[in-house]
Amino acid sequence: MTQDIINQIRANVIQGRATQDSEGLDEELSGQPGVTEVIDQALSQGIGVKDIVNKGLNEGMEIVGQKYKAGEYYIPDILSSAEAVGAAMKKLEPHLSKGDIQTKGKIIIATVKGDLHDVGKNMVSILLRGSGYTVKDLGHDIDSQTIVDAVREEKPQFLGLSALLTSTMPQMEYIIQALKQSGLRDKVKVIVGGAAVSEEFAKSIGADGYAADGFQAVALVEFLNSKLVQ
Ligand code: B1M
Repeated sequence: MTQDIINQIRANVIQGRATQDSEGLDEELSGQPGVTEVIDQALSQGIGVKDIVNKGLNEGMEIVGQKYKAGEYYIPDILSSAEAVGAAMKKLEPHLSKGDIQTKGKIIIATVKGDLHDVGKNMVSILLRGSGYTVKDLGHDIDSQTIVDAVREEKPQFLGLSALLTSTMPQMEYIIQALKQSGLRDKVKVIVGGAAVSEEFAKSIGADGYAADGFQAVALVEFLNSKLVQ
């Protein structure tokens, strides 16, 4: 049963169906529950958020990426899938929030300049908020000066940077250099992620950590935070 529901979530992401009224690419799911309705079912059956996100949403987007690469999907198709994931995360957010606990720290997050991919960054933001952090999301295509200014003004403990394109990864290094030049580098822990990025790359640019997905990002921030408060 659990696997069946996860498969339905994945299928709806692949079809770009946020709700039962969404058409989707093929007619096979027409009129059937969309990703948000299937998530309601999943939650009512006690399926964990981590499985919904990793096995349903992320694996669905992975297949969307493969279809795009193979020339089966075009940009409007992947945008529909991205919107379905966004709607799914909105649905999950109340199930993550620990509204009654004090904030554990502040994080500024952004997708770097030249990069419009924000689905993963939004997911990371929502998971961090749900873990008790205050997240200021600057958005996507954000230049280094805007990020440095935000770090100066907001004084966050963490800065999260996301990049999905090999052509935009170098922006992360520019931002770290700009923080150094502004005397802010030792005031903020920088964590990086996104499909283009790796642990090795993170080390090479002097970031404080790399996370492969949203849950790892939360674990990394928790780990770094535990060192800060010691
Ligand atoms: Co684009 N795109 N895209 N695209 N797109 C990729 C990334 C690509 C791999 C597709 C492919 O060729 N197979 C390829 C990049 C190749 C490369 O550089 N290596 C690519 C390309 C080439 C392009 C364009 C250049 C296409 C074109 O116009 N010719 C163009 C560039 C636009 C730009 O940014 N300037 C482009 C455009 C787009 C859309 C706008 C249509 C759309 C983005 C919509 C949006 O985000 N609002 C889009 C999409 C959706 C994708 C794919 C299909 C899916 C990305 C996604 O949403 N994944 C993608 C293929 C793929 O990645 N398989 C692709 C789901 C998301 C949950 O995962 O973002 O990886 P992800 O985030 C994960 C982790 O990476 C991690 O946690 C998240 C949750 O698990 N993570 C972090 C992310 N950020 C983190 C930060 C952290 C920690 C972890 O700490 C701060």
